Amino acid sequence: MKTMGKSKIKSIIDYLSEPRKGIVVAVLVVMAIIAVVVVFRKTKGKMAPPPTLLNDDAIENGTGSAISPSIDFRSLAIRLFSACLGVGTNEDEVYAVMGCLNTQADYRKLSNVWMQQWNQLGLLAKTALPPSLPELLQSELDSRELSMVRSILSEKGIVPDF
Ligand SMILES: [Ca+2]
Repeated sequence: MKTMGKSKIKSIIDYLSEPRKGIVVAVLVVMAIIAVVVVFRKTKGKMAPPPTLLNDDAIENGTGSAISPSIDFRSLAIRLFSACLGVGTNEDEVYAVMGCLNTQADYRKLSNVWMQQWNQLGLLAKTALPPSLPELLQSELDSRELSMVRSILSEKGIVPDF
């Protein structure tokens, strides 16, 4: 039994040492890892409550503050997207985007626009980034960076929901 195990291992090693077969196995392993990550992200996303889209009136009534007419929320959402997509995060860009907000309604509006933009993403980008703004910040920033964002918002009287 023991020798059978050993020869099995040897035959696997022989198999893998053939260069082309080694590459095929490596590609299959990478694909399997990607599949596991995608499934994990999907399950994680399903457990979170579905994000609610609100119209501007509902946001202003709900927060008791006004949405700044000067802010281009779509471009802020796109800047967040570029700052967060892929390995690592451009924290300074995240701080800069959050620093553009003036009111609680602005923060709620940006969450809203982030969700709308996220809905238009392709499947791969959807699995890479969460649909809600607080989840995005929590997944991209460490605790020190999150406190930084909280203090940027707090200076404007915005109460963060993360
Ligand atoms: Ca990232």
